[in-house]
Amino acid sequence: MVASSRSYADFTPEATFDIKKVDLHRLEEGPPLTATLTREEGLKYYRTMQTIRRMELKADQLYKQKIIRGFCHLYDGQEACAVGIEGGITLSDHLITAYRAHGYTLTRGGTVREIMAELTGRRGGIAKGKGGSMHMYTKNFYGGNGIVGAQVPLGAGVALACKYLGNDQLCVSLYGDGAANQGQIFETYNMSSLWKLPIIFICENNQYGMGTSVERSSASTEYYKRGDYIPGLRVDGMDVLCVREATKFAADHCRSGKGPILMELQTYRYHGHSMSDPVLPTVPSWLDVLWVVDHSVYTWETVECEKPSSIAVLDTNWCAWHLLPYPVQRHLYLDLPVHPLNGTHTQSMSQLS
Ligand SMILES: Cc1ncc(C[n+]2csc(CCOP(=O)(O)OP(=O)(O)O)c2C)c(N)n1
Ligand SMILES: [Mg+2]
Repeated sequence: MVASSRSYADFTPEATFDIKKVDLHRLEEGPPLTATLTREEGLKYYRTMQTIRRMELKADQLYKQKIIRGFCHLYDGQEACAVGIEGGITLSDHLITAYRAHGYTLTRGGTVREIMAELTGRRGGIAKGKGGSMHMYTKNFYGGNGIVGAQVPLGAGVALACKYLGNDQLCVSLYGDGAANQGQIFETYNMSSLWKLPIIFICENNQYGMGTSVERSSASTEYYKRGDYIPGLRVDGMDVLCVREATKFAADHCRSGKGPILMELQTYRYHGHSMSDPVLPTVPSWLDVLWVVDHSVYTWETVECEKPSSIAVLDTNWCAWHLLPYPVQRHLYLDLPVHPLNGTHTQSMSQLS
């Protein structure tokens, strides 16, 4: 390990970076071409991306050891999308995504311990060990949804609630390039536009739906234009600052009452579709979201010091979660709005001693 002899106080408190121009659809102006990053923001983004990366690599290992079972879709490679989006909105805004949900569970306030405990089916998991990889929720985060595309109209429902309550909040509704071809997405575009809902549609275009490339599945791969009458942005999803600035722009659009906006984030996943998919794509290191930050924002000393600390967070958490008990059969009938056998409200597992 390279130990730095310089303290953070030696570095400039903020820096301004040129960022890539965004492609626009039905917009006269787009996000700025520069972004200012404070030292605190930079470290926060970098730590969060590192933690997601380490968490996913640990999940990969535990899956192969059969400690995690069932479905498991990893998010490594796409970290700059989650972290950049969160940088452009606040935690009072709402967010819903598909099954590739571990990263967002962390950025929305879940802890590594709660996520890993959920993945391994433990009672201390964020869904009490009863949800698993695809079904994690936190405040203002509505999952974790296994049916491709189904979260998009649900997100419009959340945005409708925001508008109805007049609370100046918005909803980010995420989906993949594969989901982008589904009919319900277009129905949602229509209704959201008619009702001018405060919703940011975000297509995380990671170039594949399962193992099928976008060119083979989509008649138009310009996902940012597919809302037709909805303004759109095509953004470099591998650059956390591009994503943050575009999200701020989109959020301002929604909050000013102009209705929905669509963002396509061009990104790449480093694992196959799920852990049961043996294909491991190879990625040139210069495409790596962490590499981009490493090389443009920090000195090697800072970067090298951060890596072991994110590994340490996981290892410390491992001790805490892998001894937690599993739920037992009677716990299946807790935390339900209605008991399936007698129709009564059920107790919550957190009420149990
Ligand atoms: C309605 C429905 N159809 C099919 C599936 C099976 N399925 C799960 S993921 C997936 C591909 C989705 O790809 P994409 O939207 O690009 O998301 P990514 O996995 O790349 O993040 C399919 C077809 C499903 N879960 N739900
Ligand atoms: Mg995809």
